[in-house]
Amino acid sequence: MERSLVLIKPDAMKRGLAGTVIARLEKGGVKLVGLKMLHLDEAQAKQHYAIHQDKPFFSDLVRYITSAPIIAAVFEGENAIEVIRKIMGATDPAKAETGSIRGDFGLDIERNSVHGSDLVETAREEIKLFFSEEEIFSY
Ligand code: IDP
Ligand code: MG
Repeated sequence: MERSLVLIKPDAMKRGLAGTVIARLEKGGVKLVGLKMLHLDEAQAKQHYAIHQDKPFFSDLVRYITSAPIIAAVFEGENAIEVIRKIMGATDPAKAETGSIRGDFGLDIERNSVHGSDLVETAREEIKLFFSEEEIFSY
């Protein structure tokens, strides 16, 4: 059983797509075990995206992800990380499959509607940034 951190990013929040994103993930067979809405500050955003700190798009990315409230969710399931990345689609919406979240809703490579962890170890670290153990449920 794997867990993955999902973020519903500002572009999706602003367009009223939060429910749609959650519904697509649930329909994809992963189970919602943690959920909250929050507005990231700059320090939290830099920590979440620390791996990209040397990329040219880093400061824009931090500005974007702190530009509006987001939803953070933990989903659980067999191969949850891979299953969710498939439902999300490629990073660049222009290259993402039709029927994927980013393919259908992403605006551009930055404003691509959703985040999902890429590896078991990153998922563990990312979940810890957003959730305490008591905020993740077994049911
Ligand atoms: P991922 O979200 O598919 O794992 P990453 O390469 O980890 O993609 O990038 C993290 C986030 O940074 C992306 O989801 C996107 O919002 C943004 N991003 C990635 N590449 C670019 C780029 O070339 N220009 C602007 N923003 C980018
Ligand atoms: Mg990534």
